[in-house]
Amino acid sequence: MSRLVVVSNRVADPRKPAAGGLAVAVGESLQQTGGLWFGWSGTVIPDGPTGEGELRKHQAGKVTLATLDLSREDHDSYYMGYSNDVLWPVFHNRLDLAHFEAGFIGGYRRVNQLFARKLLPLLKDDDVIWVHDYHLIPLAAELRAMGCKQRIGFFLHIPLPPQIIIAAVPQHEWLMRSLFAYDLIGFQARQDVEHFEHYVVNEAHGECVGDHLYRAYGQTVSCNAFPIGIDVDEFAVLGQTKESRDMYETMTREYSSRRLMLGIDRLDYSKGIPQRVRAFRELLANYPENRRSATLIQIASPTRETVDAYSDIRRELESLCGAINGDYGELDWMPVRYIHRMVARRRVPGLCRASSIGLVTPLRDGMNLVAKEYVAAQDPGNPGVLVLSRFAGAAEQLKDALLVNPYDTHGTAEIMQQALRMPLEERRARHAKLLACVREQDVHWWRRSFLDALREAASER
Ligand code: GDG
Repeated sequence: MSRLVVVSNRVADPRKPAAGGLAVAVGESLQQTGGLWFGWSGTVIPDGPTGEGELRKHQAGKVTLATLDLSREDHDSYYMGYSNDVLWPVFHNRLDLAHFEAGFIGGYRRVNQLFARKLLPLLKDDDVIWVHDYHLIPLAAELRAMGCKQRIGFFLHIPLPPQIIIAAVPQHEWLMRSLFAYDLIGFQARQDVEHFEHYVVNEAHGECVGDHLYRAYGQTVSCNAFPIGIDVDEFAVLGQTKESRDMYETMTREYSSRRLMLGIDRLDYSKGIPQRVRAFRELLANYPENRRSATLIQIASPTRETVDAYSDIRRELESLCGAINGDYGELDWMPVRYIHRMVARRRVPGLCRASSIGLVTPLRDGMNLVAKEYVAAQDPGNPGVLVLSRFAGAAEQLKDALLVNPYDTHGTAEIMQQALRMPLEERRARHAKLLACVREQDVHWWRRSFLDALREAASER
């Protein structure tokens, strides 16, 4: 059987917990198959004469981790700059937050070339290479230029925006052209595939030449939606751990006469956290029966803290939560509990299960795994209600959640109220359908269907 080689910006020990959807899902996939995981170590070294760190390898169970350090200059232009200050905001429809600095692209290309150069000697002839996410869009083109013939697939964890938004990136043509060096491109949702098709036809003057097959720039590539899932069984095992059960018991005891509403997100502007908190304030204002009762627990794990937009959102959220607690809090009840730390992964299922409502209301999200984890953690006999943004990729699958438009504060507050009042029978019926969907298209299904499609696509090429 061919070996799986995963390449992503960051590499994590798959046996350890991680905050971040990619690390969770990729770690779970590699745990199953074994193989090689290649990427940046997370360490930045001072700019030296060579400007690049050495390759380090170590074994984590069945998985070999191969990592590189980055120089300060490469880190700032490739990671902080082009990846997180251009591609991340643009792909989440936030042109207002993008900084198109001319210097970024050089670092982005340089690191993709560096990755290709260091990865190539590690490859075996029949390896299957699976490249992840927006940091590494041109990696296959760089590998091919160095003679790599292996099958290479690419999965984009974030959304692909409409053609007109992509066109705001000065190098959009180069980026989209480089996608055609892959054998297969995977997106999270049908809508992303539609955006890709629209770009190919209208901007690249290419065409759809068969089932999931696109031709442009003199090359052909397969492209389809592979909605990422979670490991439902592993999550259930996690839910049975002492820490998870203790968490559940503590929360249900402490909030026995109250209704918990839960948000768990990286503190990212795409996740719609301030909008969610404002909707919660409107719920308290418009439906006074929820005062002293409905309590919002918002876990916002720290992320990319040196990027300005992230410190801005942190300040906004702190002042918003403080104002709500000041306006509505009582000596024995605080409406919002805001925690700017990562909670232990083992506590997540217990926390989800103890919450009557799961609030997953991003302004834009490739998929959103928290929505699926919330569903998986519920007691089927007395499940909570998932309130889900229509702008999360997960909304294409989880149609039995209560879908909201997070930009509409009033509408979101109304849906929160509907969720709080939903009768047991309806909760059970909705949850059963949601759980069936989360189970059917789980992380193993995702890995298998992507890798099967990659095998097929490469043999047709
Ligand atoms: C990208 C895309 C796509 C979060 N906070 C804590 C914590 N987490 C865990 C969650 C979940 C994961 O991190 C977050 O996954 P998401 O899917 O919500 O989001 P992103 O990190 O933005 O991931 C996203 C994903 O890639 C996969 O393709 O779904 O759309 O943006 O597993 O539970 N875990 C712990 N403590 C926390 O405080 N332990």
